[in-house]
Amino acid sequence: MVDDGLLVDGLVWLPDPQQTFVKGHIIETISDGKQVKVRPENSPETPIILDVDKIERCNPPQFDKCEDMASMTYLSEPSVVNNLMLRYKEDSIYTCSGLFLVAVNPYKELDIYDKSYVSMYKNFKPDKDVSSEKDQKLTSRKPHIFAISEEAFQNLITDGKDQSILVTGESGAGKTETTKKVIQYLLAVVSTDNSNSTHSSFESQILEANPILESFGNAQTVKNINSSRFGKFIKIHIQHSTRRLVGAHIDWYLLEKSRVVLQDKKERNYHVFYQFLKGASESELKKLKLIRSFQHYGYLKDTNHAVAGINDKEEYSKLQKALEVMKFSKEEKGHIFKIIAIILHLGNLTFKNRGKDDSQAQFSDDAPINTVSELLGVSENELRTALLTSRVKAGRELVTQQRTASQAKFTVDALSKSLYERLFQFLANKINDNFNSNSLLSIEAQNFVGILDIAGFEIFDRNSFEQLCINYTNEKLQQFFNHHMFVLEQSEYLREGISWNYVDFGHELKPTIELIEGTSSNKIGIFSLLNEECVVPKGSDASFLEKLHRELDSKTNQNSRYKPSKLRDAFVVQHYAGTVEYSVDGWLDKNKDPLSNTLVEILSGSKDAFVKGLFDASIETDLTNSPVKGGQRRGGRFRTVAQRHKEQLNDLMSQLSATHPHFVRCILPNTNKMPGEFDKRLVLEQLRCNGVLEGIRIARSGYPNRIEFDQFAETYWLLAKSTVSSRSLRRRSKDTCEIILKDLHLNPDVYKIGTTKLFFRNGVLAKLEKEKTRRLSTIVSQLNAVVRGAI
Ligand code: AD9
Ligand code: MG
Repeated sequence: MVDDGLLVDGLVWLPDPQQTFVKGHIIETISDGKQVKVRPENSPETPIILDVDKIERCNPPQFDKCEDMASMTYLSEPSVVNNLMLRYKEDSIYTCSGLFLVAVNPYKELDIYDKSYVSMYKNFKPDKDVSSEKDQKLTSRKPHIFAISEEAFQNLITDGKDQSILVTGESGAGKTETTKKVIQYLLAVVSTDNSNSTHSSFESQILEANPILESFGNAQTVKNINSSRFGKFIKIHIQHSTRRLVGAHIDWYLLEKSRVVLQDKKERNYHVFYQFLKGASESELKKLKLIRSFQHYGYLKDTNHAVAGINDKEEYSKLQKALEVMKFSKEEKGHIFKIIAIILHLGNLTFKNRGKDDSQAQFSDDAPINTVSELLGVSENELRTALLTSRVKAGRELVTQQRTASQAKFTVDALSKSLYERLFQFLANKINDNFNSNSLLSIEAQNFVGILDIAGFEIFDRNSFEQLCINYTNEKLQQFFNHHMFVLEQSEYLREGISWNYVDFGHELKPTIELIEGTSSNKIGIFSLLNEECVVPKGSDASFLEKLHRELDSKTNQNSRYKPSKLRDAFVVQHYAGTVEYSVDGWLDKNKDPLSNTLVEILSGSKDAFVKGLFDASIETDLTNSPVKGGQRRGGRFRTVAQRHKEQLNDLMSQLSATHPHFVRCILPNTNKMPGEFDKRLVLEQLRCNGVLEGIRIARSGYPNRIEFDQFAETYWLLAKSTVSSRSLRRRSKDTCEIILKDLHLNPDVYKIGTTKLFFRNGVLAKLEKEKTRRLSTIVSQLNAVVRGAI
């Protein structure tokens, strides 16, 4: 019956070295159907022979520029990329792919986010059965970030369940812009009471939190002039009955603190340094002993000072306004910029080696240490000693050891990074405190929409500890997605009474996750081995790597996702998105808090209450944003970056698990930041990494095409043998469907009959469609013959 073979003259996608893939026409099938001869559309005069598994069928033209790619007959990589490209070329940047909303960065301002768009999506119900003209207009609404936001909002109101919107993608793909659009939408649709000034000031505070976080947490990078160097989860709390905004909270993750002291070529330090030096008044600068010159500061002088598209002076005014709206007092603002000044001065501390073996650090210049200790409110002598010497354990005794110049520089940089991270934490805490003081979270029946803006999977030429942390995060998020899909599918099959064991693809990710965080029974994983190496005497990056190989190598152990690398200082992890080689250089330092206890003691005894507050263990808050006893040095034992990240991530995952999730995947269309330019290979790589193709694969493993009995009978009655009259076929839906299916002699594995609908494997409906077209044309020609005969 329905043709399953490759049709001669059928249109297919072929791989192409230049264009990634091109269309071609099949001329003939050869080698017993294992190969095909194809005429590529870009060079029709030179047909080529390809193995059948190298080609993919093209979708029928009615699927061109389709809004939901899950509905396509053939869900192949080329068809997905091609569809996104065709839509992108006409500024349709949003496309659905099953559970995902795919958003391709337009790199230009589109006129699709104003009030008229908000009202277009407000109260939109995607599955509504519509009849009135007004409602028909509603259904014509295209995929949009506002549609997802509205869905989350509606679900919150109707189901009384927390919602989450997970936005991921490469650097520059548009995550942060997307997050802002979600917040803009939610603030526009929650009920506003203009007479209530607290309420409207709360809205402006939520909006103004962003410029603050971006000044301190964003920087210009090669990929994005406003790259977020931290992840965040923003929760907007809404009361069901009144639809009012009742609270907000921001959690943050993995701030890239190394940028404070070191930046790659053509990149910058955090925006705030440039904004402050350009925007502050002469007297402010003078008070902090600063001068208006980037060249003068060690942490800025090698960076890109002026960046096209960034106006630091203007941004400084915006930052000031935001701090005001956020109710930072004049004193607090003074403290914040004082810390920025201290860090700039710390960057100017330089050392030279002197003394025995020319290996004892001395300050090259005394002026900056003078300024630093004055601004920090600590004794210059004590600070000098703490920077130039270290105290190490020798047996039971603590002995003082001279540092070398490079060790002293390392200590200073560690201090700068720590100050910066603590300042960032202070800012986030203050923002949250402000939200709390405005919030009505105590009222009943409220839930949140949480928006997660976090970097996607990263595979660079050289990957380090930061990449492992972010890839581990993405591995967990992908597992969460797969499991969510499993739960949804399984419940649909159960509801429809279909016995079929749906596979939980979340399990596929388990070995890699366990490789990193350890299993529940055996705690050994990359993180635990790293933590161990940070506390053992004489632990080093090399001894860490040795331990990894010994404990995790697949030859001696069971975890197949780990391999030693051919490179001397690296290991390889098999992630769901690809194989990544991690170089262990500097991991112990990155994982430890390298700030010495002596320095922490000095700073927590500072005369400056703000500095003291940043380091005082009694009020120190954990970097998970929630106060913990003893802070980072709980019980005298510091918690490593890996430990903290694992805990934070587990906390995030348990929050997400209790929500109804929505998934947005942002896509970078090209690396030139150019509107209209669509690099197919670049997009394809992202789709492979970000789970969109994985989602399609999972969908294909089940019965992705579903059709209700009535609709099936109505559409395909023609395919039944003529033993049953068309009239009765149309009346009796389930029975009718069974008759049609029987007559089609379909393999029973390609469909399932539920209680209200039929479930089909991918591609089956397309074949039925083809068969229907064939039968119709036969009928038409028979009718024509009859008519001609009659004439
Ligand atoms: V990073 O991982 O923080 O480096 P993001 O957050 O994914 O990255 P971002 O949202 O900052 O990227 O977007 C990068 C730039 O793309 C923005 O500065 C805009 O110029 C541009 N962009 C992104 N999305 C849109 C949009 N919807 N409309 C217009 C956009 N421009
Ligand atoms: Mg961002």
